[in-house]
Amino acid sequence: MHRPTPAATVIPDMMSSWEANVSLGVKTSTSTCVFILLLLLLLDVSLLAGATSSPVVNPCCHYPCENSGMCVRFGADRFDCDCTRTGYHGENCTIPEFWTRIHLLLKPSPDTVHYLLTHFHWLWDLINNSFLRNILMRVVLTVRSNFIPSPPTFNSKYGYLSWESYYNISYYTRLLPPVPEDCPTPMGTKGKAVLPDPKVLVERFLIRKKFRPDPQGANLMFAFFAQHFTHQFFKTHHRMGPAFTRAVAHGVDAGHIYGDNLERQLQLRLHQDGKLKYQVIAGQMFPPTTQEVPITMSYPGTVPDHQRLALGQEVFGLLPGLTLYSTLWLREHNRVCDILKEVHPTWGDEQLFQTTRLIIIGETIRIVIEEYVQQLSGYLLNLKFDPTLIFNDQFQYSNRISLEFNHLYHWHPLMPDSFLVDGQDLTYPNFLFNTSVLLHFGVEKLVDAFSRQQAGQIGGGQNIHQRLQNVVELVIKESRELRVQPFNEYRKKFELKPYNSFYEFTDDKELARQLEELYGDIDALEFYPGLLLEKTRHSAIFGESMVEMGAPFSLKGLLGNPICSPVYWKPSTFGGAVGFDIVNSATLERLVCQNSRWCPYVSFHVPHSDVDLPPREPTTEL
Ligand code: ACD
Repeated sequence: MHRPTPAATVIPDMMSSWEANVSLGVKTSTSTCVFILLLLLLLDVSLLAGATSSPVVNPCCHYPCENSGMCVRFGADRFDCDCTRTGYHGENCTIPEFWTRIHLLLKPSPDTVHYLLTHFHWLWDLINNSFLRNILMRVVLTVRSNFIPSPPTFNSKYGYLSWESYYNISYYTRLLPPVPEDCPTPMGTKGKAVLPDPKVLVERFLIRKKFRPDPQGANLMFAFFAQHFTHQFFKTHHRMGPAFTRAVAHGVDAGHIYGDNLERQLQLRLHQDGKLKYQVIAGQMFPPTTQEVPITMSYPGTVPDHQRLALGQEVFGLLPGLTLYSTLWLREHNRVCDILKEVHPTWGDEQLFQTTRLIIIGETIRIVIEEYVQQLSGYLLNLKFDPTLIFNDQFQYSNRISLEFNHLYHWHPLMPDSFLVDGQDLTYPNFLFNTSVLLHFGVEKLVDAFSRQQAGQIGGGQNIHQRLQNVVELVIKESRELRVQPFNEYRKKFELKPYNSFYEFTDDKELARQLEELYGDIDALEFYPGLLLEKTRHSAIFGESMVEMGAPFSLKGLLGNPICSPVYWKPSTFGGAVGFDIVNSATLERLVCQNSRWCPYVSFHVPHSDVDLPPREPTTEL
């Protein structure tokens, strides 16, 4: 159960405590108010005069409504909590209804569930080979998705429901409304009047002293996949501001492969057999240059024309890991086009392109759930991509990307200190915007190298490479501009117990002390620093909050895709059994090995043994 918000503890002076009583006036009897008024009249005039000058605090700044109740301000100093369909009633939505009580009694804690899911190999061997796998997967999907309101609710301009907020898809949505503008402190009522300097926060607590590998064994193939995949739906519209996105599909649309608008897509397409444009170098297919495909890309002036690759996403020239994935998906798209054309000789370019795009989206979602989230979770339950599992459940096939999800996903600690490729140690200056790394080493050697190199642990603090300091500072600055609510409010929203102190939040006493000194109150700790600095779970990539908050956004986003709906999820959508089979059998290894000359070591996990696995024999000719 969450801590109730006692009115007396949040109201600073005499006059305000009267206001607080009035603010609860929706539930306070008239006679009580009259009594308090009379009492006030008897008070010393000077005290009253002093009190009159104290400003009225917007009662919603106290976040008084528990359990997802909606705070609505009435007049200057009153509020009401709308508890409709929260499962709670009473003052501030704190009294559980009958079925909520039962649910709370039976519900295991997230830590217990996580422990069960990551221990007892023998049990999971049995479950994974039985009908129980489907049942548990369905529970994971529905329980997680139910945290995400659908249709979406607020955005950065509207902290209440509005048609504009629903309809204007240029905004990121948000799970919790912004901190009201007129609150006494930046985080509501708790904490100091001024938040800590972002630079101090980042330098002191987030920048890496010594590289700490992810204890779950994620590698750079995982890290670059994360970056490549998420930049199709995290595309902040910097000209319009941090509240806006240019990725208006709000989900997995493969816009990072095909562009986020029709004009870009048409430039990238070959307009023959559904394919994308490409260039051939040493017999291998690579993305074309911007000379051949004149689209906007972000390259510094130093990059020569023949190395300026034209990609779906403007910023993917930044890292060879991103151009590697762009190349793999380009090859996969054109490979699938050939297969579809073979079974549909009558289809024109458009139908081949469109159907292939749906197949690519399906392949992506399968790889994400069954390999990427699997790796991230560390679960022994084999996760399964099977949209039919939830066909009998209430589920909205739509999604809106929230800015909290965007902030949460700044996983820069994954990046290493340098990049080891084919015996060479490439530093950041050698690696950034250097597309020749891909052209020189080729797909196979890069996959092999990235699959063997460890990524950093995301949680626990002090693991971000110094080169990335500015990006992380920007997240904190943007979250302030967007008035993102405190970390503890998000803990409550995701049905987690809010932390009572910094010493409960982290086991590192010195960190706790310094955070307390800077923030003044655990209830004022910010969302993103909270996620990155929370104590990690034992031998895990991050802490409880990242999993419990990240999983709902992710699974709702993945299963909310139209291809997962009963209307779309059938062979004909994907060009018949052949296409459906490609979606249903997609793996990271197939993506690589069906599009390369020989099959390297490919995984989201570093090799289990210390002995490096030798590359396998060449399998597929491109
Ligand atoms: C579960 C599954 C395990 C979840 C483990 C960690 C979740 C943490 C962060 C998000 C993870 C992955 C993101 C993947 C896909 C994003 C898709 C977004 C589509 C719009 O316990 O439930």
